[in-house]
Amino acid sequence: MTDHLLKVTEAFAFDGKVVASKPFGSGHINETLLLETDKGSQYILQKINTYVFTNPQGLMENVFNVTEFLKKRLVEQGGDPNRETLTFIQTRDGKLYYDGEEGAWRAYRFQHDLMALNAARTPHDFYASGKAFGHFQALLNDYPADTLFETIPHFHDTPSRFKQLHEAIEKDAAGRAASVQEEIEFALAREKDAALVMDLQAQGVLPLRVTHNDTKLNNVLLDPETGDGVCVIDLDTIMPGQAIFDFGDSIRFGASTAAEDEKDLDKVQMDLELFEAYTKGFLEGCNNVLSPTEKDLLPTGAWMMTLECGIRFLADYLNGDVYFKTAYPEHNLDRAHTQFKLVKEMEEKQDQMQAIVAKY
Ligand code: ADP
Ligand code: GN1
Ligand code: MG
Repeated sequence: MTDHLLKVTEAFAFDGKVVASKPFGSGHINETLLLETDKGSQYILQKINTYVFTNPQGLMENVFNVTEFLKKRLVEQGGDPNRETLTFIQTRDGKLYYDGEEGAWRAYRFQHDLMALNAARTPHDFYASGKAFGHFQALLNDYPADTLFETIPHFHDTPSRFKQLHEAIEKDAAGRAASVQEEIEFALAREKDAALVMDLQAQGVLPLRVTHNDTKLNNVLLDPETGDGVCVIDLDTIMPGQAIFDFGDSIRFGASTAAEDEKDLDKVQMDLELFEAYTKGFLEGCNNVLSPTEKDLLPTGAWMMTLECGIRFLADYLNGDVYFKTAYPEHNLDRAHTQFKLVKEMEEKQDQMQAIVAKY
């Protein structure tokens, strides 16, 4: 372990001295390490990406307040708060995170008996994740939304994401725009339709709720034995938002038959069996908090989140890969390609998706 990392670990109130550390998980934003102490305790230590999250104090207050709220609700419902939510480890001087010249770091108890998946092994895994995210939505239904700090303003404001794409095209910071004309055209052809949800929100037809906003399959921990969805993690983007986007972002990632960065687009499809499994789980978990209009718009939410994510990958490619972690130069472009392929698939399968939602 470097001196730098040692100094960070010593700031936290861990049980024992940290003797091992290794990179963990496959998130695109933060740097995640798994730590082990000489007393056999394990922790997750994360360097908060302050390019993405410019106010770590506001972010950590959100996460702390939300997890405290969830713990209370879970106790009331007879759940296990230590298993079903994240548990923070504060610093030795009682702060929510460490802030020093090494950056902003925070720590959680490692949930060693649970696992995160990058792809559902069976439809049941995906059903279980849907149920967990739906339950999360229901648990936060009466959370005081106005007390939440907005960690990334306009996060799922799709028209504003289009604006960012236009800016990226204009700037062409990495000199890549000429090579992605086809991808740009694909996105811009859909710009008008992408305003629908924000318009309905402005008209008061779609309510703002407290939402997770980053409902990827690997942001819920499952029980490896039962396959149940147990603990929703990655709470950095909890903000007022659209429930249909929490549904949609899960479909975007988890109902695809291939990885988010698959190069062979023939392998990338939107699997209707997986779509159905998630829909069933999410609606069961939500326990009737959604309005009929929200339910009707679930397939639209999936389409829009996929398009938006594709645009964000494409814009980051144009900007020179400054936002998402990448492993090679074309990584963001490969990701944009899979998202756009899924968008086309969803356009073709719109009626079938609608029929599935109507069933539940
Ligand atoms: P990112 O914002 O980079 O996606 P996450 O908070 O999602 O960061 O963490 C990355 C990965 O680390 C997760 O997908 C999961 O595999 C693992 N992870 C994070 N927190 C825990 C935890 N408390 N217990 C077990 N695994 C965890
Ligand atoms: C990022 O942090 P992670 O890897 O769970 C991103 C999401 C994207 C996702 C695409 C804060 O999620 O919005 O949908 O990558 N998170 C942030 O895989 O921008
Ligand atoms: Mg994550």
